[in-house]
Amino acid sequence: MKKVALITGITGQDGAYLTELLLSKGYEVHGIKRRSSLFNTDRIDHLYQDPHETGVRLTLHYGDLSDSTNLIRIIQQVQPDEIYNLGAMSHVKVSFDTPEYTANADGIGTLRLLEAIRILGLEKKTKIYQASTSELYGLVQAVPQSETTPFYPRSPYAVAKMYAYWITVNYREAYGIYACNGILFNHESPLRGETFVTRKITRAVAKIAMGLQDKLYLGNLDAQRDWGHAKDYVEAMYLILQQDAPTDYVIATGVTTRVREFVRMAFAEVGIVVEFKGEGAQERGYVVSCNNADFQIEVGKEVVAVDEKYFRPTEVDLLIGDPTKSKTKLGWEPKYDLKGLVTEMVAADVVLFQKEKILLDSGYVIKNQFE
Ligand code: NDP
Ligand code: GDR
Repeated sequence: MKKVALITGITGQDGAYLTELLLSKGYEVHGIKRRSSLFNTDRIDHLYQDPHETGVRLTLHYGDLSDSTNLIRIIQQVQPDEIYNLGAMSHVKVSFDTPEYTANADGIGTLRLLEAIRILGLEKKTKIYQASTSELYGLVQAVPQSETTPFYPRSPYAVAKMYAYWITVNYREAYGIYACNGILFNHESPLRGETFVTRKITRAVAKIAMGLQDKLYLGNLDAQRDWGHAKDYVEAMYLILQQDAPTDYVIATGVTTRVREFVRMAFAEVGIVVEFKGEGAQERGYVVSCNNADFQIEVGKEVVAVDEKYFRPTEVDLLIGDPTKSKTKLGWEPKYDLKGLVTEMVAADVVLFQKEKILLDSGYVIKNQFE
Protein backbone atom coordinates (compact mmCIF):
# COMPACT_ATOMS: atom_id res chain seq x y z
CA MET A 1 0.00 0.00 0.00
CA LYS A 2 1.32 3.44 -0.98
CA LYS A 3 2.06 5.57 2.10
CA VAL A 4 0.76 9.14 2.28
CA ALA A 5 2.85 11.93 3.84
CA LEU A 6 1.92 15.52 4.62
CA ILE A 7 4.77 18.04 4.93
CA THR A 8 4.38 21.49 6.47
CA GLY A 9 7.21 23.80 5.37
CA ILE A 10 7.53 21.93 2.05
CA THR A 11 8.92 25.06 0.33
CA GLY A 12 11.86 25.30 2.76
CA GLN A 13 15.32 23.72 2.60
CA ASP A 14 14.39 20.52 4.46
CA GLY A 15 10.95 20.31 2.86
CA ALA A 16 12.55 20.13 -0.59
CA TYR A 17 15.04 17.37 0.31
CA LEU A 18 12.43 15.39 2.26
CA THR A 19 9.95 15.56 -0.63
CA GLU A 20 12.61 14.19 -2.98
CA LEU A 21 13.40 11.39 -0.53
CA LEU A 22 9.78 10.37 0.08
CA LEU A 23 8.89 10.44 -3.63
CA SER A 24 11.90 8.20 -4.30
CA LYS A 25 10.48 5.77 -1.73
CA GLY A 26 7.12 5.63 -3.54
CA TYR A 27 5.15 7.88 -1.18
CA GLU A 28 2.24 10.09 -2.17
CA VAL A 29 3.36 13.49 -0.86
CA HIS A 30 1.17 16.44 0.11
CA GLY A 31 2.65 19.78 1.11
CA ILE A 32 1.33 22.92 2.72
CA LYS A 33 2.51 26.13 1.10
CA ARG A 34 1.72 29.69 2.13
CA ARG A 35 0.20 32.18 -0.21
CA SER A 36 2.78 34.82 -1.05
CA SER A 37 2.87 37.73 -3.48
CA LEU A 38 5.71 36.07 -5.40
CA PHE A 39 6.25 32.40 -6.27
CA ASN A 40 7.82 30.63 -3.29
CA THR A 41 8.20 27.11 -4.69
CA ASP A 42 11.68 27.46 -6.29
CA ARG A 43 13.16 24.65 -4.24
CA ILE A 44 10.54 22.10 -5.33
CA ASP A 45 9.72 23.28 -8.83
CA HIS A 46 11.80 20.44 -10.31
CA LEU A 47 9.44 17.98 -8.55
CA TYR A 48 6.23 19.62 -9.81
CA GLN A 49 3.72 17.34 -11.49
CA ASP A 50 0.87 18.68 -13.62
CA PRO A 51 -2.28 17.93 -11.59
CA HIS A 52 -4.14 17.22 -14.85
CA GLU A 53 -1.97 14.16 -15.46
CA THR A 54 -2.80 10.77 -13.96
CA GLY A 55 -0.65 9.16 -11.25
CA VAL A 56 0.35 12.48 -9.68
CA ARG A 57 2.19 11.87 -6.37
CA LEU A 58 2.95 15.46 -5.28
CA THR A 59 0.12 17.83 -4.34
CA LEU A 60 0.36 21.29 -2.78
CA HIS A 61 -2.33 22.81 -0.56
CA TYR A 62 -2.55 26.43 0.52
CA GLY A 63 -2.36 26.74 4.27
CA ASP A 64 -0.72 28.21 7.31
CA LEU A 65 0.26 26.90 10.74
CA SER A 66 -1.64 29.80 12.30
CA ASP A 67 -4.97 28.59 10.83
CA SER A 68 -6.37 25.57 12.63
CA THR A 69 -9.52 25.13 10.53
CA ASN A 70 -7.36 25.04 7.43
CA LEU A 71 -5.05 22.42 8.99
CA ILE A 72 -7.99 20.24 10.08
CA ARG A 73 -9.52 20.37 6.62
CA ILE A 74 -6.26 19.47 4.86
CA ILE A 75 -5.55 16.58 7.24
CA GLN A 76 -9.13 15.32 6.90
CA GLN A 77 -8.82 15.38 3.11
CA VAL A 78 -5.30 13.89 2.91
CA GLN A 79 -5.64 11.25 5.71
CA PRO A 80 -1.83 11.11 6.07
CA ASP A 81 0.06 8.14 7.47
CA GLU A 82 2.88 10.52 8.39
CA ILE A 83 3.04 14.26 9.07
CA TYR A 84 6.39 16.03 9.02
CA ASN A 85 6.01 19.39 10.78
CA LEU A 86 8.86 21.40 9.25
CA GLY A 87 6.99 24.70 8.90
CA ALA A 88 8.34 27.48 11.10
CA MET A 89 9.63 31.02 11.30
CA SER A 90 13.09 29.50 11.49
CA HIS A 91 15.46 32.47 11.80
CA VAL A 92 16.74 32.90 15.36
CA LYS A 93 17.72 36.57 15.00
CA VAL A 94 14.42 37.50 13.31
CA SER A 95 12.50 35.85 16.17
CA PHE A 96 13.67 38.69 18.45
CA ASP A 97 11.85 41.09 16.09
CA THR A 98 8.73 38.93 15.63
CA PRO A 99 8.40 37.02 18.92
CA GLU A 100 4.61 36.77 19.01
CA TYR A 101 4.29 35.57 15.43
CA THR A 102 7.10 33.06 16.07
CA ALA A 103 5.34 31.70 19.17
CA ASN A 104 2.14 31.33 17.17
CA ALA A 105 3.61 29.55 14.15
CA ASP A 106 6.40 27.53 15.79
CA GLY A 107 4.80 26.77 19.16
CA ILE A 108 1.01 26.79 18.84
CA GLY A 109 1.27 25.61 15.22
CA THR A 110 2.50 22.26 16.51
CA LEU A 111 -0.38 22.08 18.98
CA ARG A 112 -2.84 22.77 16.15
CA LEU A 113 -1.53 19.78 14.18
CA LEU A 114 -1.66 17.47 17.21
CA GLU A 115 -5.19 18.62 18.03
CA ALA A 116 -6.23 18.09 14.40
CA ILE A 117 -5.06 14.47 14.67
CA ARG A 118 -7.15 14.06 17.81
CA ILE A 119 -10.25 15.86 16.53
CA LEU A 120 -10.22 13.69 13.41
CA GLY A 121 -9.73 10.47 15.41
CA LEU A 122 -6.43 9.70 13.67
CA GLU A 123 -4.43 8.92 16.84
CA LYS A 124 -3.77 5.33 15.76
CA LYS A 125 -3.21 6.06 12.07
CA THR A 126 -1.16 9.25 11.76
CA LYS A 127 2.44 9.49 12.96
CA ILE A 128 3.95 12.96 13.42
CA TYR A 129 7.52 14.23 13.28
CA GLN A 130 8.28 17.53 15.06
CA ALA A 131 11.24 19.59 13.81
CA SER A 132 12.91 20.26 17.14
CA THR A 133 16.25 21.96 17.36
CA SER A 134 19.62 22.15 19.08
CA GLU A 135 18.65 25.77 19.90
CA LEU A 136 16.72 24.21 22.82
CA TYR A 137 20.06 23.67 24.58
CA GLY A 138 20.87 27.39 24.39
CA LEU A 139 23.06 28.42 27.28
CA VAL A 140 25.59 25.64 27.63
CA GLN A 141 24.76 23.19 30.45
CA ALA A 142 26.96 20.29 29.30
CA VAL A 143 28.64 19.08 26.10
CA PRO A 144 28.24 17.14 23.94
CA GLN A 145 24.49 17.68 24.05
CA SER A 146 22.34 14.52 24.05
CA GLU A 147 18.67 13.59 24.53
CA THR A 148 19.14 13.94 28.31
CA THR A 149 20.92 17.31 28.41
CA PRO A 150 18.72 20.00 30.07
CA PHE A 151 17.28 22.76 27.87
CA TYR A 152 17.94 26.49 28.38
CA PRO A 153 16.48 28.31 25.35
CA ARG A 154 18.00 31.70 24.47
CA SER A 155 15.64 33.24 21.89
CA PRO A 156 11.92 33.63 21.24
CA TYR A 157 12.42 31.02 18.50
CA ALA A 158 13.94 28.51 20.91
CA VAL A 159 11.29 29.16 23.57
CA ALA A 160 8.53 28.57 20.99
CA LYS A 161 10.26 25.37 19.88
CA MET A 162 10.50 24.31 23.52
CA TYR A 163 6.71 24.48 23.81
CA ALA A 164 6.44 22.45 20.59
CA TYR A 165 8.90 19.88 21.94
CA TRP A 166 6.97 19.28 25.15
CA ILE A 167 3.48 19.35 23.62
CA THR A 168 4.70 16.62 21.24
CA VAL A 169 5.94 14.52 24.16
CA ASN A 170 2.71 15.20 26.07
CA TYR A 171 0.39 14.12 23.22
CA ARG A 172 2.47 10.95 22.79
CA GLU A 173 2.07 10.10 26.49
CA ALA A 174 -1.52 11.31 26.92
CA TYR A 175 -3.15 10.00 23.74
CA GLY A 176 -0.77 7.31 22.46
CA ILE A 177 -0.01 9.24 19.25
CA TYR A 178 3.19 8.15 17.46
CA ALA A 179 4.73 11.61 17.91
CA CYS A 180 8.52 12.19 17.91
CA ASN A 181 10.97 15.04 18.21
CA GLY A 182 14.05 15.08 16.04
CA ILE A 183 16.46 17.39 17.86
CA LEU A 184 18.41 18.40 14.80
CA PHE A 185 21.63 20.37 14.97
CA ASN A 186 22.37 22.93 12.23
CA HIS A 187 22.19 21.47 8.76
CA GLU A 188 22.99 23.29 5.56
CA SER A 189 23.09 22.82 1.78
CA PRO A 190 23.03 24.82 -1.44
CA LEU A 191 19.27 25.20 -0.74
CA ARG A 192 19.87 26.89 2.62
CA GLY A 193 18.11 30.25 3.09
CA GLU A 194 20.37 33.15 2.08
CA THR A 195 20.44 34.84 5.50
CA PHE A 196 21.67 31.88 7.56
CA VAL A 197 25.37 32.26 8.23
CA THR A 198 26.75 29.41 6.08
CA ARG A 199 24.86 30.38 2.95
CA LYS A 200 25.51 34.07 3.55
CA ILE A 201 29.21 33.18 3.61
CA THR A 202 29.25 30.91 0.55
CA ARG A 203 27.26 33.41 -1.50
CA ALA A 204 29.58 36.24 -0.47
CA VAL A 205 32.70 34.19 -1.23
CA ALA A 206 31.45 33.50 -4.76
CA LYS A 207 30.49 37.14 -5.31
CA ILE A 208 33.69 38.59 -3.83
CA ALA A 209 35.79 36.23 -5.95
CA MET A 210 33.94 37.44 -9.05
CA GLY A 211 34.11 41.12 -8.16
CA LEU A 212 30.33 41.32 -7.56
CA GLN A 213 30.64 42.17 -3.85
CA ASP A 214 33.23 44.06 -1.87
CA LYS A 215 33.03 42.78 1.64
CA LEU A 216 31.22 40.28 3.86
CA TYR A 217 29.75 41.70 7.07
CA LEU A 218 29.12 39.19 9.84
CA GLY A 219 28.19 39.11 13.53
CA ASN A 220 29.66 36.77 16.14
CA LEU A 221 32.62 34.95 14.54
CA ASP A 222 33.30 32.93 17.70
CA ALA A 223 30.03 30.97 17.74
CA GLN A 224 30.54 27.22 17.38
CA ARG A 225 28.09 25.06 15.48
CA ASP A 226 27.77 21.35 14.70
CA TRP A 227 27.09 21.64 10.95
CA GLY A 228 25.80 18.74 8.85
CA HIS A 229 24.24 18.35 5.39
CA ALA A 230 20.43 18.65 5.07
CA LYS A 231 20.34 15.63 2.75
CA ASP A 232 21.65 13.40 5.56
CA TYR A 233 19.27 14.94 8.09
CA VAL A 234 16.04 14.33 6.15
CA GLU A 235 17.00 10.61 6.04
CA ALA A 236 16.99 10.71 9.85
CA MET A 237 13.51 12.34 9.91
CA TYR A 238 12.17 9.49 7.78
CA LEU A 239 13.85 6.81 9.93
CA ILE A 240 12.44 8.34 13.14
CA LEU A 241 8.91 7.61 11.91
CA GLN A 242 9.70 4.00 10.82
CA GLN A 243 10.52 2.54 14.27
CA ASP A 244 8.42 0.18 16.42
CA ALA A 245 7.95 2.75 19.18
CA PRO A 246 8.03 6.57 19.17
CA THR A 247 10.79 8.45 20.97
CA ASP A 248 13.04 11.52 20.56
CA TYR A 249 16.47 11.62 18.89
CA VAL A 250 19.46 13.96 18.59
CA ILE A 251 20.72 14.22 15.00
CA ALA A 252 24.21 15.71 14.75
CA THR A 253 27.70 15.03 13.42
CA GLY A 254 29.51 15.33 16.76
CA VAL A 255 31.99 17.86 15.31
CA THR A 256 31.87 21.58 16.07
CA THR A 257 33.44 24.48 14.16
CA ARG A 258 33.64 28.24 14.66
CA VAL A 259 31.99 30.65 12.21
CA ARG A 260 35.45 32.17 11.54
CA GLU A 261 36.78 28.76 10.46
CA PHE A 262 33.80 28.23 8.15
CA VAL A 263 34.70 31.56 6.51
CA ARG A 264 38.31 30.43 5.99
CA MET A 265 37.21 27.09 4.55
CA ALA A 266 34.77 28.75 2.14
CA PHE A 267 37.35 31.24 0.81
CA ALA A 268 39.87 28.38 0.47
CA GLU A 269 37.44 26.71 -1.96
CA VAL A 270 38.12 29.52 -4.48
CA GLY A 271 41.84 29.58 -3.74
CA ILE A 272 41.73 32.63 -1.47
CA VAL A 273 43.56 32.43 1.86
CA VAL A 274 42.06 34.72 4.51
CA GLU A 275 43.64 35.68 7.81
CA PHE A 276 41.82 37.40 10.69
CA LYS A 277 43.19 40.28 12.79
CA GLY A 278 41.73 42.30 15.64
CA GLU A 279 39.23 41.41 18.35
CA GLY A 280 35.47 41.58 18.86
CA ALA A 281 33.70 44.19 16.76
CA GLN A 282 37.10 45.35 15.40
CA GLU A 283 37.99 41.97 13.90
CA ARG A 284 38.65 41.95 10.14
CA GLY A 285 39.54 39.32 7.55
CA TYR A 286 42.27 40.06 4.96
CA VAL A 287 43.38 38.28 1.80
CA VAL A 288 46.80 36.71 2.35
CA SER A 289 47.11 34.99 -1.01
CA CYS A 290 45.08 34.00 -4.05
CA ASN A 291 46.10 31.11 -6.26
CA ASN A 292 43.12 30.91 -8.58
CA ALA A 293 43.73 32.40 -12.02
CA ASP A 294 39.98 32.81 -12.61
CA PHE A 295 39.49 35.12 -9.65
CA GLN A 296 41.62 38.24 -9.41
CA ILE A 297 41.73 39.70 -5.94
CA GLU A 298 44.39 41.93 -4.45
CA VAL A 299 46.49 40.61 -1.54
CA GLY A 300 45.84 42.60 1.64
CA LYS A 301 42.25 43.45 0.67
CA GLU A 302 39.81 43.52 3.62
CA VAL A 303 37.08 41.06 2.71
CA VAL A 304 35.43 40.35 6.09
CA ALA A 305 34.29 42.81 8.76
CA VAL A 306 32.21 42.51 11.90
CA ASP A 307 28.97 44.46 12.07
CA GLU A 308 27.39 44.53 15.51
CA LYS A 309 23.91 44.68 14.02
CA TYR A 310 24.19 40.91 13.47
CA PHE A 311 24.85 40.23 17.17
CA ARG A 312 21.92 38.65 19.02
CA PRO A 313 20.59 39.96 22.35
CA THR A 314 21.32 36.50 23.78
CA GLU A 315 23.62 34.13 21.89
CA VAL A 316 24.09 30.36 21.78
CA ASP A 317 27.86 29.99 21.98
CA LEU A 318 28.56 26.31 21.61
CA LEU A 319 26.64 23.44 20.05
CA ILE A 320 28.08 19.97 19.66
CA GLY A 321 25.72 17.02 19.48
CA ASP A 322 26.03 13.45 20.68
CA PRO A 323 24.36 11.30 17.99
CA THR A 324 24.96 7.95 19.78
CA LYS A 325 21.26 7.12 20.15
CA SER A 326 20.39 7.80 16.52
CA LYS A 327 23.44 5.84 15.35
CA THR A 328 22.61 2.78 17.46
CA LYS A 329 18.80 2.78 17.33
CA LEU A 330 18.16 4.19 13.84
CA GLY A 331 21.37 3.01 12.19
CA TRP A 332 21.73 6.62 10.99
CA GLU A 333 25.16 7.82 9.85
CA PRO A 334 25.92 11.12 8.05
CA LYS A 335 27.53 10.68 4.63
CA TYR A 336 28.87 14.24 4.37
CA ASP A 337 31.62 15.87 6.43
CA LEU A 338 32.02 19.66 6.78
CA LYS A 339 34.62 19.88 4.00
CA GLY A 340 32.26 18.10 1.57
CA LEU A 341 29.41 20.40 2.60
CA VAL A 342 31.46 23.59 2.11
CA THR A 343 32.78 22.38 -1.25
CA GLU A 344 29.24 21.70 -2.52
CA MET A 345 27.83 24.99 -1.24
CA VAL A 346 30.59 27.20 -2.65
CA ALA A 347 30.56 25.38 -6.00
CA ALA A 348 26.79 25.88 -6.30
CA ASP A 349 27.05 29.59 -5.50
CA VAL A 350 29.91 30.07 -7.96
CA VAL A 351 27.71 28.62 -10.71
CA LEU A 352 24.78 30.80 -9.58
CA PHE A 353 26.78 34.03 -9.70
CA GLN A 354 28.62 33.16 -12.89
CA LYS A 355 25.18 33.35 -14.50
CA GLU A 356 24.43 36.64 -12.72
CA LYS A 357 27.77 38.07 -13.83
CA ILE A 358 27.01 37.34 -17.46
CA LEU A 359 23.72 39.23 -17.11
CA LEU A 360 25.36 42.04 -15.17
CA ASP A 361 28.20 42.42 -17.69
CA SER A 362 25.67 42.67 -20.48
CA GLY A 363 23.62 45.28 -18.63
CA TYR A 364 20.54 43.14 -17.93
CA VAL A 365 20.49 43.33 -14.10
CA ILE A 366 21.60 45.79 -11.48
CA LYS A 367 23.41 44.92 -8.25
CA ASN A 368 21.01 44.05 -5.41
CA GLN A 369 21.38 46.77 -2.77
CA PHE A 370 19.18 45.11 -0.18
CA GLU A 371 21.13 42.00 0.82
P1 NDP B 1 13.30 27.08 6.19
O1 NDP B 1 13.27 28.41 6.82
O2 NDP B 1 14.12 26.85 4.97
O3 NDP B 1 11.78 26.64 5.83
C1 NDP B 1 10.72 26.93 6.69
C2 NDP B 1 9.43 26.53 6.01
O4 NDP B 1 8.33 26.86 6.88
C3 NDP B 1 9.15 27.25 4.68
O5 NDP B 1 8.51 26.36 3.81
C4 NDP B 1 8.19 28.35 5.10
O6 NDP B 1 7.36 28.79 4.05
C5 NDP B 1 7.37 27.59 6.13
N1 NDP B 1 6.62 28.44 7.02
C6 NDP B 1 7.04 29.54 7.70
N2 NDP B 1 6.05 30.06 8.45
C7 NDP B 1 4.95 29.28 8.22
C8 NDP B 1 3.62 29.30 8.68
N3 NDP B 1 3.17 30.24 9.50
N4 NDP B 1 2.77 28.33 8.24
C9 NDP B 1 3.19 27.37 7.40
N5 NDP B 1 4.45 27.29 6.92
C10 NDP B 1 5.32 28.23 7.33
O7 NDP B 1 13.69 26.04 7.34
P2 NDP B 1 14.50 24.65 7.23
O8 NDP B 1 14.00 23.88 6.08
O9 NDP B 1 15.93 24.93 7.39
O10 NDP B 1 14.04 23.96 8.60
C11 NDP B 1 12.90 23.12 8.65
C12 NDP B 1 12.42 23.03 10.09
O11 NDP B 1 13.43 22.49 10.91
C13 NDP B 1 12.04 24.37 10.74
O12 NDP B 1 10.97 24.12 11.62
C14 NDP B 1 13.28 24.75 11.54
O13 NDP B 1 12.92 25.58 12.62
C15 NDP B 1 13.74 23.38 11.98
N6 NDP B 1 15.17 23.22 12.20
C16 NDP B 1 16.07 23.56 11.21
C17 NDP B 1 17.41 23.32 11.38
C18 NDP B 1 18.41 23.68 10.34
O14 NDP B 1 19.60 23.73 10.67
N7 NDP B 1 18.01 23.91 9.09
C19 NDP B 1 17.92 22.67 12.62
C20 NDP B 1 16.88 22.32 13.56
C21 NDP B 1 15.56 22.57 13.34
P3 NDP B 1 7.86 29.95 3.02
O15 NDP B 1 8.73 29.25 2.01
O16 NDP B 1 6.59 30.46 2.47
O17 NDP B 1 8.62 30.97 3.84
P1 GDR C 1 21.31 29.42 14.02
O1 GDR C 1 21.85 29.64 12.54
O2 GDR C 1 21.00 30.68 14.72
O3 GDR C 1 22.26 28.46 14.67
O4 GDR C 1 19.91 28.69 13.72
P2 GDR C 1 22.51 30.91 11.83
O5 GDR C 1 23.18 30.38 10.62
O6 GDR C 1 21.55 32.03 11.69
O7 GDR C 1 23.63 31.37 12.91
C1 GDR C 1 24.67 30.53 13.32
C2 GDR C 1 25.67 31.31 14.15
O8 GDR C 1 26.35 32.23 13.30
C3 GDR C 1 26.41 33.49 13.97
N1 GDR C 1 26.54 34.56 12.98
C4 GDR C 1 25.62 34.92 12.07
N2 GDR C 1 24.40 34.40 11.80
C5 GDR C 1 23.69 34.96 10.78
N3 GDR C 1 22.50 34.43 10.44
N4 GDR C 1 24.17 36.02 10.07
C6 GDR C 1 25.38 36.59 10.33
O9 GDR C 1 25.79 37.55 9.69
C7 GDR C 1 26.15 36.00 11.37
N5 GDR C 1 27.38 36.25 11.88
C8 GDR C 1 27.60 35.38 12.85
C9 GDR C 1 25.11 33.56 14.77
O10 GDR C 1 25.20 34.54 15.78
C10 GDR C 1 25.03 32.14 15.28
O11 GDR C 1 25.79 31.98 16.44
C11 GDR C 1 19.78 27.71 12.70
C12 GDR C 1 18.34 27.80 12.16
O12 GDR C 1 18.24 26.95 11.04
C13 GDR C 1 17.34 27.35 13.20
O13 GDR C 1 16.04 27.26 12.61
C14 GDR C 1 17.76 25.98 13.73
O14 GDR C 1 16.86 25.57 14.74
C15 GDR C 1 19.19 26.02 14.26
O15 GDR C 1 20.05 26.43 13.21
C16 GDR C 1 19.65 24.65 14.73
